[in-house]
Amino acid sequence: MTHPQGRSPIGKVVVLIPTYNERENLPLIVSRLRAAVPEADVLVLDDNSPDGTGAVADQLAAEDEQVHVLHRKSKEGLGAAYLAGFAWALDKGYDVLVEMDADGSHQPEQLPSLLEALADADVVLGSRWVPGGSVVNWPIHRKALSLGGNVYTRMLLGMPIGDATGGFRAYRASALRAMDLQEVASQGYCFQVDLVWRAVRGGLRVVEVPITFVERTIGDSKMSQGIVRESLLKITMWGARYRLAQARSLIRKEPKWHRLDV
Ligand SMILES: Nc1nc2c(ncn2[C@@H]2O[C@H](COP(=O)(O)OP(=O)(O)O)[C@@H](O)[C@H]2O)c(=O)[nH]1
Ligand SMILES: [Mg+2]
Repeated sequence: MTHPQGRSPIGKVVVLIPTYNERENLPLIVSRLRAAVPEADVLVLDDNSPDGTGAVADQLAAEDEQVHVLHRKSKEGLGAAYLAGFAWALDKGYDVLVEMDADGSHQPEQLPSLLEALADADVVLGSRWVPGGSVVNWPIHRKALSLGGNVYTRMLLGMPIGDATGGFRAYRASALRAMDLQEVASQGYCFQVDLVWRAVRGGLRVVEVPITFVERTIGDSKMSQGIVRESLLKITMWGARYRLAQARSLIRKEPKWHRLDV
């Protein structure tokens, strides 16, 4: 559905797509996205991909005034790419910022259900691990890592979120502005957990909607041991700090022991 002046009822939407060696995937995902949500603009965040994804993105931008590209010098991780994209989009005055992978795992056709849910939320998470959500074509070890990681995150950080590690989400600009983004240091995929935890602790309305995540058929995953290690270390550190603060607060019988600013 197209809205006047390219605005949806929740305001002006931009979809941020981080890319590293996604030359073949990028045109496919951009055309699906433009068809599924024509009112949304697109910002590709390319880390100077050696396979020439940046030039492909430039070509797409030349053909379509709603497509933009942010060229970054080198591969600095998903977190850094998104932070640069958020700064660009907030500066341009967008009302809604969407995160979406380039490899087809996040289906643009499901974006309208995320945007609909944002009418009553500050942050909407596309979730694989809530009723109705699913993963297609993932090997058992990736499923175990994602499910296990999410159970671990819930246990340590105490937030009732089924999928805190997913990367298909929509934020209101006001939510991101409330999150002290300049303090975010997470580089890899724990960036996603970092942002949900900030949202929950900040008292923002976080809603999960089910998505079907389809594993890529073209190109390679950039998931690495280093990325898993960073997540495990950071989440353990945040959790330990949080649970210690909770214990101290409970000993003092403070009424707000469950909502701590750590
Ligand atoms: N700009 C940028 N994009 C990245 C980086 N690492 C991964 N991506 C992109 O992030 C998205 C998800 O990465 P992917 O490798 O598919 O992760 P997986 O789905 O967890 O296996 C894809 O669009 C990647 O191209 C990075 O360091 N920089
Ligand atoms: Mg992927």
